[in-house]
Amino acid sequence: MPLDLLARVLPRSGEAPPPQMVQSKGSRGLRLVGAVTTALSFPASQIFSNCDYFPAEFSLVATIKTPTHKPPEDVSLCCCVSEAEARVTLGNPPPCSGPEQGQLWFNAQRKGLFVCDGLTWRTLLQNQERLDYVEDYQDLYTSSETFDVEIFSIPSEGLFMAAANRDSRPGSGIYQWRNGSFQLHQNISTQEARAWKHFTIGEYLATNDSIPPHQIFLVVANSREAEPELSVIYRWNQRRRRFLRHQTLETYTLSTSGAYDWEFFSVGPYHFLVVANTFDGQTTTISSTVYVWLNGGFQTFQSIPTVGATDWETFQIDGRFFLAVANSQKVSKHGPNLYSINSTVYELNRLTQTFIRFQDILTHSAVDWEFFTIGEEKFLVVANSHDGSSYSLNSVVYRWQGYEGFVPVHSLPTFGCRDWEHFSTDEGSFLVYSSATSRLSKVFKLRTY
Ligand SMILES: [Ca+2]
Ligand SMILES: [Ca+2]
Repeated sequence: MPLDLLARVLPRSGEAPPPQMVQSKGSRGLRLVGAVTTALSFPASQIFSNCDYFPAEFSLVATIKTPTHKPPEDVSLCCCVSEAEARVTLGNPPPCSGPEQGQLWFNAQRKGLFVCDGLTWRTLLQNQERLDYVEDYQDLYTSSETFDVEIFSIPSEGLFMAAANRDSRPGSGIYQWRNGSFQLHQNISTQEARAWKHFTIGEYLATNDSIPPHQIFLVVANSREAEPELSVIYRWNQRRRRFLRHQTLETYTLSTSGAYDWEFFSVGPYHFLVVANTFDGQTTTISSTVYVWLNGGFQTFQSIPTVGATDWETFQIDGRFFLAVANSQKVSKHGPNLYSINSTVYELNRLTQTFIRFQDILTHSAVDWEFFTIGEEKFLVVANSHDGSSYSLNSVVYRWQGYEGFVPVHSLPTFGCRDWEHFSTDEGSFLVYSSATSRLSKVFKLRTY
């Protein structure tokens, strides 16, 4: 099935009636009908060789091969397509539940054909994208230095980014992705905002009265010297299309324990919490702790030696579970502080039930790891912030290469890099980084082929 061709000839949402699935004996196909004759045009050379005229009607035959020695998953997917109901929809993912079972959805941006199995969209055919190179895409000048960015979406509104900015006036910026770039949507007054977290409560499109309606929250951790630290919760107001102050919480965790970051993750039935301990007042060479949820509470699972740990990133590759720590600096009583030190990727060993060192990666005051995937490829990008003399450093993208582990593939010049986030839109796949030493945050486009 030529997905490139489908992307070109299928009408955009709303422009034309969706194509119908037709069946002739044992074969199924899509009937593409253009409102105007030229609507379905494409260069004949793309399909026909030695053919000077574009034919009025033709068929393309696609064969899906399935190995006979294992259950043919693709065949079962095809079988659930009911002939009478089959319709192809385009554009954004349509709802997929019982009534939509068997419907097809063509995602032009990702060049994929999906079928609704009654619960989720499952891939029938997809072009596997691969990372080609990284392109400078948008310079985003925030109102002051940015310690964290949080990317989230609001159904019916689209993609947003909350920036945690240093200055209290005008505070932190909330940006919306409009026409292919981030535009300022709202400023929220914050006190040396350190981090934003987004969370939701309730179900989107809840029809049952017992389920609370979908509510969207943003919580900011303010770090102004004063104790206690204040975390303020904001709630999205649908009518005013803005975040409004909802509640204020006094939080102590960050200031009292030297904890810089915590991550919650699950492996099978087990729930874990991992804390990045940065500094105990004497040294940065201290342990960070993985806790496991047992008997109604978190208990120590493992202590892992870290050096000024600032961030934990958790991810899975082919059923293997990994934890990566960002080590920021080695503070020693004698001599200068060291910033160019190893950060480490650990893998959960299911036999010993411990996290075991998988790979050391030389970093320069690493303050964030971000894991992301493109097609079938897996990547880690590190935020290198300082090497002892300069903030102008390369942050590095590493690609998973199996037995070799993570191998550097791209070096991106950054200035005081503090946080990386990966996100995808209809326009493609992107990375954004924020700077703790400059107003300039940058968006990069991940070019694929
Ligand atoms: Ca972040
Ligand atoms: Ca991270």
